[in-house]
Amino acid sequence: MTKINDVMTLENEGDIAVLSLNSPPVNALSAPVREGIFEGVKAAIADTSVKAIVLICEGRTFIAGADITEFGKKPVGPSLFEAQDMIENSSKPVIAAIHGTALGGGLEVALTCHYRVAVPSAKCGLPEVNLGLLPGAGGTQRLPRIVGPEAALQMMVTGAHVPAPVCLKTGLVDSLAEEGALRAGAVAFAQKVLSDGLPLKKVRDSNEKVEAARGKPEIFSDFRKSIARKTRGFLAPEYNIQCIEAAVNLPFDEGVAVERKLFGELVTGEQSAAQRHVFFAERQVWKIPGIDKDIPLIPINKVGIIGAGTMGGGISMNFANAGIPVVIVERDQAPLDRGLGVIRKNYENTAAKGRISADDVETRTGLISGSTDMNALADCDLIIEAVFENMDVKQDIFRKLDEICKEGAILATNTSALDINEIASVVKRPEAVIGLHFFSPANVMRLLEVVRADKTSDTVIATSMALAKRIKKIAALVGVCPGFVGNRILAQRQREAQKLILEGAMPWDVDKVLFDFGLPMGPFAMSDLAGLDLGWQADKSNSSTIREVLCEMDRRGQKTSAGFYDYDENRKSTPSPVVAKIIEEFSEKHQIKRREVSQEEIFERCVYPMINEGVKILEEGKAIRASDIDIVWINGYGWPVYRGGPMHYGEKVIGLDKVLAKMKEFEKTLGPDFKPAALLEDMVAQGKSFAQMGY
Ligand code: 3H9
Repeated sequence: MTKINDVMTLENEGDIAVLSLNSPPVNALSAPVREGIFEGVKAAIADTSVKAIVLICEGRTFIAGADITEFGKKPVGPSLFEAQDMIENSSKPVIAAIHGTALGGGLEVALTCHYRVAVPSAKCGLPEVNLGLLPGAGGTQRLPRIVGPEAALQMMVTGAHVPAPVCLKTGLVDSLAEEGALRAGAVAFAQKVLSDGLPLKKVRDSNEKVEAARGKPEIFSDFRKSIARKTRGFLAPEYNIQCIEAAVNLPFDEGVAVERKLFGELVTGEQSAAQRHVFFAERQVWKIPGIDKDIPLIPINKVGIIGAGTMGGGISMNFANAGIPVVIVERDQAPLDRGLGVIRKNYENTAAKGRISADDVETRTGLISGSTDMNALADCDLIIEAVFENMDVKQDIFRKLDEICKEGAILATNTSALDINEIASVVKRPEAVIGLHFFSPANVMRLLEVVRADKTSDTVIATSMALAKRIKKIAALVGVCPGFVGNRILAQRQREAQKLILEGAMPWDVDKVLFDFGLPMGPFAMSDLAGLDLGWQADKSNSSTIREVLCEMDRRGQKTSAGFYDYDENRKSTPSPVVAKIIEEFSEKHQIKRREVSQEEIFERCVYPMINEGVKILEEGKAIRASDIDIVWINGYGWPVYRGGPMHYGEKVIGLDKVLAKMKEFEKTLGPDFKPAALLEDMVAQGKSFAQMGY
């Protein structure tokens, strides 16, 4: 065996050279990996006893792409193109042996090999789009030449990881090897290439499929239409499409030039920087400083949910979906039956859309039972209380849980507003109490705020985080404070939105600014959707806010076809002249002089205080890191991924110094709502980033 460099070895099996790459964790194409490929293939070509070359990886996966951490740094060693050219121009056939995932630059390397062999469990994909990029190493030109432009559009714009058996059908993979016997399978395939005298197949020269699509621009226009809604605001999907158009309409080298240019624009742009930030943030968020990652967890084999309402039902579905039995406890049979009925209906609707099978409906509903007796919770490992927000009621429930639940069980509350320390104070085992704040609809929304109270044990925290992963949520560990992280930041925006409409803006002006920024909807459209009467009490209502006035008029949002907006029978909204008049009269009545409010002011008033609040949250230790706050806002509130989350946006796009200056300016003119966080002042004074401050 010859060592090529620290990550690559070369071993001959008869006349087949096996190049074996080992660069944990995912064999990403760092400088040593590129060098290993370049020098390894060169050495195998130079060895006259070698007739064919197999490129295989050790560890959990084939090459998973370019090394994302290297972007923006000065490149060293052979470029990826040089390594690829060495492979593609080899006079001896090179066979890629794929297990795990061949992604991005990894698949692009495999596409310069003359053949590809994979185990059935392997997956191939060009997921660059998810990093705000496009495949920049010839992938946009080679993939359509194998699978055709339509399949390439799908793969590149969704970033899907395509299973090897499907790749075999599309021609992306030439042969499947037996699971667990990839090396032998790839070597055997190489021998077959030699014995059958198969040609040195270069994907770049195979033009049939791209030529067939020439003169059919509808392939692209139809595809653009089909993704428009989902990809609103993102640059990368469109750039990927343009590259495939180039593959169809231009010779290979010219197509590569288009790819180079567009890749260059994306990789140096704000969107990709934000999306790469999110990639790492999604992985950081699970890491809890101070808790050993190997801490023993509490086995969760059965879950109890208290409350069969919308929240309780949605939460239950998460566990049933993961195969975990659930018992739902309600006070009375009628609401329990109603809740169970809604769950069944939800599953049936999903099955009608073809997303799950009829059998799945039965299996999942079969995992959810109901009871009106709290004693049914006695054998549960985790109990989540999801009743309405009232401290006395919740404390009463927790007292009972303390009596009923087995030792070691986790006692969780889904409160979004109440002090979990107060809830924990009524039990003899406060270390077992934690907040699991699901977002509505709980079976759909990915975010889970795991709320650590003062006495919550490490085991309970670690188990909750692991469980979140099991039920396919993304969890952020946060501390107890009003609104926790997500709603606490939201409150800042809501307050300003309400003030702005009294000072001169209209609800649709505010909504437009935030929608154009990339949020799914603005605060007023959101209120209409949720129902303006959420938490509104008719008997106490005295026209003290616009919302009260609207509710008193029975304008309660979408459900009454009228709220801040008017709605037609298809729920399409239009600005309401009635509401405009109400707002103007309200301002007048409260002696607020209306004025022109610019879009810039709307944006700054709504967003800067959110960033400032995020900094306060960090200062108080209620979130571990700035990027955790970004994860909360992206997954719980629809902050656009391509803007990286409010903290990333504040730091990397606006600049914390500018946020501070604006907050100070607003503080002077608009009052203490804009008081800057002490930490923000500190950071700006010291010129430090969140990372440098340990956040
Ligand atoms: C590209 O290829 C551009 C080219 O077209 C053009 C070039 C000119 N780089 O996800 P995991 C780290 S763009 C650096 O937890 P899993 C990750 O941060 C790239 N680091 O494991 C984590 O670190 P830590 C296109 C990377 O088993 C550790 O590896 N490729 C990279 O659940 C384990 O990751 C992609 O977009 C990377 N490329 O999933 C694929 N990838 O332990 C991105 C991972 O410190 N990667 N790390 O937190 C993935 O989708 C998943 O990591 C993968 C494994 C499916 C491979």
